[in-house]
Amino acid sequence: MSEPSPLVLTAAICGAEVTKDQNPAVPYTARELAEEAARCFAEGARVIHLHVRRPDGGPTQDRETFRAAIAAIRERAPEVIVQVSTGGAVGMSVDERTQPLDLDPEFCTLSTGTCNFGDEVFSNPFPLISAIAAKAVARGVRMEIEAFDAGFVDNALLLHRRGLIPDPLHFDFVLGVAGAMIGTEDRLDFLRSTIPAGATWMVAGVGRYELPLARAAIARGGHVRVGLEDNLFLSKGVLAGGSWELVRAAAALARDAGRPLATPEEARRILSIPKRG
Ligand code: KMH
Ligand code: ZN
Repeated sequence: MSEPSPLVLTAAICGAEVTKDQNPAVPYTARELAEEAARCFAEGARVIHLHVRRPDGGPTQDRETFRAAIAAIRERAPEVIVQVSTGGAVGMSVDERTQPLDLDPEFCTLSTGTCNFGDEVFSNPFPLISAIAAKAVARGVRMEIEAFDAGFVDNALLLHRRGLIPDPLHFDFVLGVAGAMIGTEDRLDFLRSTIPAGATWMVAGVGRYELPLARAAIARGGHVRVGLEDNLFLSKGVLAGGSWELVRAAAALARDAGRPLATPEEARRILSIPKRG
């Protein structure tokens, strides 16, 4: 029997929607983001999915706010891969959303479709997706395809055929948003069946789906995202003390399943993100 493949854990520590009112552990400032990133790295996270906030806690894609947050994270967790969000918050323009790409980050997200998002619409028409992808390619930024629904995968494959999204493909199935696919194992298995052989994949379960889907992905050889962006609770009615606690819970699931956590070097190899400089 072959050795189980190392698991890459991503921590989504902040997001654009969750607030300190909902969970006081949601980080807003560069310092808070860096401290949380370091705690998540210590628990086994190898990627930090990063959003940033204005001083009042509102979501922003401001370049300089990203610059300060990335620098602070680099200081506290030099080995972690920082993945900037290009999704931002619902309603932001493409120029707003792509500001962090000006900083030549290592990794970014690319949402490849439009869906309801609670009572709002997360709007990603083809010209917007193509513009984000083109900027990421031009600046040499590795992309993670965020698929909230099945059509997002097909859209990504269309853009891949058109040469706008390069190989190797890496998918994050974000399941459980009210307005897109729910986070059940049958949905995950269907989505896995739609991606090309050789593509890597992970799952981000939203709300109560987070840890059950983490377990399912670990068993299937996929990778996992957890964190306060997606889920505020460690268990029913119990707030997580931080994204680090959700990373710890996912790491425990991996241990139970006999999947080793990826080292920083293994994570870079699996995700095709060579270390710079
Ligand atoms: N905040 C959501 C509307 C991403 O980071 O790329 C979009 C999002 C996706 O969080
Ligand atoms: Zn995000």
